[in-house]
Amino acid sequence: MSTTDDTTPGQDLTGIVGHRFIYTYANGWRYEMYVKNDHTIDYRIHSGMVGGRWVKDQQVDLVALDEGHFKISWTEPTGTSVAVNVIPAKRRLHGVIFFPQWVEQHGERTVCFQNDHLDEMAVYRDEGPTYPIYVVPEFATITLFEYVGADDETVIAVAPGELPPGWADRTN
Ligand code: FER
Repeated sequence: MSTTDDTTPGQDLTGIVGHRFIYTYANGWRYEMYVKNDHTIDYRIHSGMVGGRWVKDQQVDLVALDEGHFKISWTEPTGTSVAVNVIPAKRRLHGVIFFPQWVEQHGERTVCFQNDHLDEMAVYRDEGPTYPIYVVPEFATITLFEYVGADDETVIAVAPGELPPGWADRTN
């Protein structure tokens, strides 16, 4: 999507594509996201309801809402949907996570390297129960934000638990 018209603002995504950031939600959940390119993220969940989960090559919708203000939205193979607004210069993020009821009840089923369990996730997703959706809207503070370059498969390549102690505590 590169068209700009009366409705769509200019799409300069250079402030987020190729960047890795670590952030902690107000509820204490810590996440790490790598915006691999303008339609793909890799991520790790360092703590929280599904801490230990990690994912590569999640396809997303990424847009600039304004200069320096980005929105990333997607649906997981589990049926969980997420919409995240990111304002790097303010180190501010807001996420809304929409969990199917089965993930709220059995989050541990999703704690894995999801790419190796896609068929299993589809079975769980289709078994449900889906409703009522558990909605988690939270602000977060971005504690680390760095440019690492686009399309680098080494940025997120191991499980959160395999990183050296304190790895996700680094700030900049
Ligand atoms: C985020 C919130 C939720 C995020 C990922 C999720 C990478 C994924 C949730 C899930 O599938 O359990 O900020 O960023």
